[in-house]
Amino acid sequence: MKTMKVTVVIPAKNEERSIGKIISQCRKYADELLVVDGHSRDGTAKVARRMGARVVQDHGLGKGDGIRVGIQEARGDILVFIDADGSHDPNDIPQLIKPIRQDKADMVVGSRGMGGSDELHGDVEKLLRMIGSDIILIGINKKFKVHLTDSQNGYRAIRTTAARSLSLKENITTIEQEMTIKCLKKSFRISEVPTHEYVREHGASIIKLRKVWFRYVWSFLSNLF
Ligand SMILES: Nc1nc2c(ncn2[C@@H]2O[C@H](COP(=O)(O)OP(=O)(O)OP(=O)(O)O)[C@@H](O)[C@H]2O)c(=O)[nH]1
Ligand SMILES: [Mg+2]
Repeated sequence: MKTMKVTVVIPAKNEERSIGKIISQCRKYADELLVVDGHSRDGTAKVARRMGARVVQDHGLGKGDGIRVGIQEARGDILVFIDADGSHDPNDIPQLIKPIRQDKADMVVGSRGMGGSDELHGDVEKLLRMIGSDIILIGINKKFKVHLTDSQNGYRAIRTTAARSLSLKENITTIEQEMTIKCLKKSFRISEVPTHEYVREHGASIIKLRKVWFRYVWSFLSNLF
């Protein structure tokens, strides 16, 4: 069987301080390094090009838009999505792609339920985020009779053909739960491996729960039913 080529897709918006390190750590696992730049106002694209990544621009709609652009632009057979802010450990890439290479899965999600997270515990906003994502997870598990432990993590690998068949629509980080639900609807095989989520290396979080919770509930309900 022909070996499957791996494209590591890195969505990045204003991540000039961490993108170089991520690219160099991902290099040994990637046949192609693709940075999807969300119209950064800093030197993200410049640093990424200098480090040898191919850089494409999204349409300025959000991370989900960036992921869709990555899915279309990638040349590999397997896509690995990894954040540019240092939240994910690139050394987990081999275990994310292994079940796809072995034809045991079509998508493999890095599970914070199994691997832990520094972003889901410690203050009220994190508690609400965790409760919300667990309610969505339980809904998905009940509806599709599965036992997933993370439906939201952006750190994941998927067969390129599977990703392109999903017609993903979400413009923000709701794209991850949409991808999970649509994979289950199409009976794609989902595996999970434990990955730890770290606090972003630089800068403050710009995700504001009060601005996005409604979109999470809406995209959950409309995709599920
Ligand atoms: N292409 C693209 N990437 C984006 C966009 N918004 C965020 N990203 C990137 O997507 C990844 C995840 O975004 P984050 O802002 O870290 O989201 P988060 O992990 O939920 O929140 P914090 O880490 O707490 O800020 C990072 O690599 C961002 O740089 C965007 O509009 N377009
Ligand atoms: Mg982050």
